[in-house]
Amino acid sequence: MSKDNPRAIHLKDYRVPPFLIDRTELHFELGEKATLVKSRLSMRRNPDSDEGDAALQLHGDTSLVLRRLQLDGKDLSVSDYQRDDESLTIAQLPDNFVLECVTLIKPQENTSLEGLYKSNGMFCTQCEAEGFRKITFYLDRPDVMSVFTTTIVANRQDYPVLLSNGNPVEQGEQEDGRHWCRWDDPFKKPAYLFALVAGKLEQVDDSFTTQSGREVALRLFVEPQNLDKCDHALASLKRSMAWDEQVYGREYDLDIFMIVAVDHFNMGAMENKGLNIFNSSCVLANPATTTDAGFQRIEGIVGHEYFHNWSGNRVTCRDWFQLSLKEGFTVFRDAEFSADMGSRTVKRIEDVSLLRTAQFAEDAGPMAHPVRPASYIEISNFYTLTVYEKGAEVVRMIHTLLGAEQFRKGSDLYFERHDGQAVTTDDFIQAMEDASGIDLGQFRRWYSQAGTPVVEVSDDYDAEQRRYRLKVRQHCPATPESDSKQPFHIPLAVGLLDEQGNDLDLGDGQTTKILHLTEAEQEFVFEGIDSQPLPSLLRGFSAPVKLRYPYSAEQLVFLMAHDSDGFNRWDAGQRLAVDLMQGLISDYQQGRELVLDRSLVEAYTKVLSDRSLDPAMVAKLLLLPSEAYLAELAEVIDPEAIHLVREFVKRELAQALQGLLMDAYRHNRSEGDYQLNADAIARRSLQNAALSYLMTLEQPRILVLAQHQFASADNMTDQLAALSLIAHSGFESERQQALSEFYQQWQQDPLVVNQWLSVQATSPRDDSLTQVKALMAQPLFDLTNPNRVRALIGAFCGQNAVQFHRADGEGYRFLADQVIALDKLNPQIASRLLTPLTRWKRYDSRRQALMRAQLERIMAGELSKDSYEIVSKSLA
Ligand code: B3K
Ligand code: ZN
Repeated sequence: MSKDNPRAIHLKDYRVPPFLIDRTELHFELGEKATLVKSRLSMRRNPDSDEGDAALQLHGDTSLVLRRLQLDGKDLSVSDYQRDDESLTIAQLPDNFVLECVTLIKPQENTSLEGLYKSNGMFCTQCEAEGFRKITFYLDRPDVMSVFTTTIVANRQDYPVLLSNGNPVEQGEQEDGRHWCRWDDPFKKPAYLFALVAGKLEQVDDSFTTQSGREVALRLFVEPQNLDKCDHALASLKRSMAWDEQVYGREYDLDIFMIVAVDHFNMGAMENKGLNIFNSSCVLANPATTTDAGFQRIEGIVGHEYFHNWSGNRVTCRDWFQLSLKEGFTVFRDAEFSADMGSRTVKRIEDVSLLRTAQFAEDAGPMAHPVRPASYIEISNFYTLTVYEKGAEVVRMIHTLLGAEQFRKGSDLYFERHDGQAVTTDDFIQAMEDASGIDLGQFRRWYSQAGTPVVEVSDDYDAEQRRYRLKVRQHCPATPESDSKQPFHIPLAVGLLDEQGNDLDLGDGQTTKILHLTEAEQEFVFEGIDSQPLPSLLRGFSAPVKLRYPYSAEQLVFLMAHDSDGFNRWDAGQRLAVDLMQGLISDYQQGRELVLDRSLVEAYTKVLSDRSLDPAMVAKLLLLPSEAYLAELAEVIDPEAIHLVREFVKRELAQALQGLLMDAYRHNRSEGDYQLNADAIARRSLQNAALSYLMTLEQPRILVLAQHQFASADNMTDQLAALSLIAHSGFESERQQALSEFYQQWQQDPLVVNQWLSVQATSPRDDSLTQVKALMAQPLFDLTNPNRVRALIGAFCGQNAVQFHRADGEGYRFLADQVIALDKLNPQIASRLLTPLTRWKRYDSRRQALMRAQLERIMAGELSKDSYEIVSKSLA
């Protein structure tokens, strides 16, 4: 970084805004060469500010060309204000005034995809967190909430659809071929929720009648070729609206709710008031092009953005340190929604898997931060798994501590007390405490302390006294912001199993009890226990901690077969596999022959033979711990050993269980027409899990099965599963053929092409980096399209550990090259891509040196704030 190093912003420096904006009137003239933005801001000094006659400091990016500035109708000249790289300052202002401003911007040149930009010829915006300052000068902070009116003027032919937040109130034609539309949003909002869209879009209409009987128009806007991919999102939206009424009593508030799909988008979607903008990959779906996982993901994201209308928009964040106030709560809400729509246990398994691999790794790395960070350099870097997923776990723990009924009282109080306000995570907890009368004082530490607590449990049983004791210790490793941690308030859900595998009654017919861990060491006593029980600990993953208990292999096999808690049944299987694989990894490293212990074969035999189990659960139980999870658990990560051992175990299991796997494949193979329901999805997941095992045998007859599935599939789940197995296999000509047929079939569909790129990027074959580079050289690749970048570069560096971590360091050099190029175009995407390099301290000294050298090479150039923060913290 050659310029002055960027400054960190600290939560402790928060001050209320010295000025407020009551009304914001915006006027956009969208043009091909430039766009003119006129704003009229009705402002006043904030009576709650103690900054007296402070100057007004508006945020504004260097890309804004200031054309005119007027105060109460009078022009201001350059001597009346000061401008620097980030702001425009005006001193000596009256208490009430109107500020009018004309700026010129060039959305067509904006590759950062923040502010106003163009995607496939359409204008669209992304303002969270600080993108509005790339549109015009403004108080671009979430605690400044204003009522917005927006007028959009554009050429009618190229931009027939003109959208903004709220309700459309007026429209008209001009003689020059342009037309205009005015939108009025009656709800006060911060600038980050502002949105504008203009383009040649088609729409699909639907409607929803709220619980109070109001009819809301629902509209999904897409490019014409995507009209056949709208049904699922609209159906998901209606389910979300009904669910939020039933579960939280929250009704939608405007007369219209719109969603727009765009191809160029930095993340999944954005909850702009009344006008959600979605990455096309998170909203468009049909069975031929979208996998089951894709359908479920879309339902979850549509729900997430819709739920933000209350948890985020009506009640928003005071400052960006409070991001988890809306994100943690909304992820919890969308997870519960998905659990209610499908299988609760499967959803929980998926969420915990993500948390335990990626979030735990974040907590153990240089970017570790509390759910409510205390400082940041670039807020875009804090849209993290910690703020989102761990934040959701923290809300889930509040739900566990209060119970569903008190939690609902708490959320009602929160929404009622803070409607129309910008508040803090502490306000949220306060409402929960006030409504329930439960003390969450110590619990608040989950918001301020980073790191993953470790909970160690030991037990003893006294047959004479019929007494069972659990001894529990907690500690939390140091993280960059603090070495010493205070004990957390951890709800530990526990059950006890008798010798037959039945739950013991732990009092009042309860079979799961919540133990409150509040101290570094504690003991819990269970009286009247007739024989030595087996504990089922941390049921449902009741807290985001690492749980240690010395389970034997037999005990884990027993829990896998009997635990009444579905999550813990699955987790017992994971623990068993992890224990065995960790042993094999060290055997491999020491050159010992690999031999698979029979316990896993026995456990999997039971799972595959148990016809009473839901096939989705069987598929989950069969899935070996991922390479990423094994890496997270390792002292020193050895990507090669992890990969080879996992492949070895998979092959051994496939060998031993061939017959059962083949039965499972045949029995669950889709027959007849494609269906998208829980049962059919479950069957496909087991069918494809079985095929994935069988393919490790490298037998031509299994290849034929996969090829047949690939060629005959009427849905993307089956086709893509088969493609990826064939493409990652050693059958050279067949893999080439399948990849090329797939591309021929789907080259017109950018979302499917992304899947095709990812299959190649995640291939464990030695030529995968060469392939990735070759694909990047093809015209279909575009560095300015984040979906393409994620599908190819992101997938190779983030999901192909064995090839990314090649011993020659070429994977690291490749990533550094891409980050350096991308940082100039799109800093947010560049800094996200860096994640795998930031974990360098977890590897052997040779790899450490190679990774560090690439981080230093990146650091030597001129960098965005985004990448600077990640690289500098990684090297610290
Ligand atoms: N709130 C947006 C995320 C914005 C990210 C800005 N860098 C989507 C969501 O969480 O719902
Ligand atoms: Zn969100």
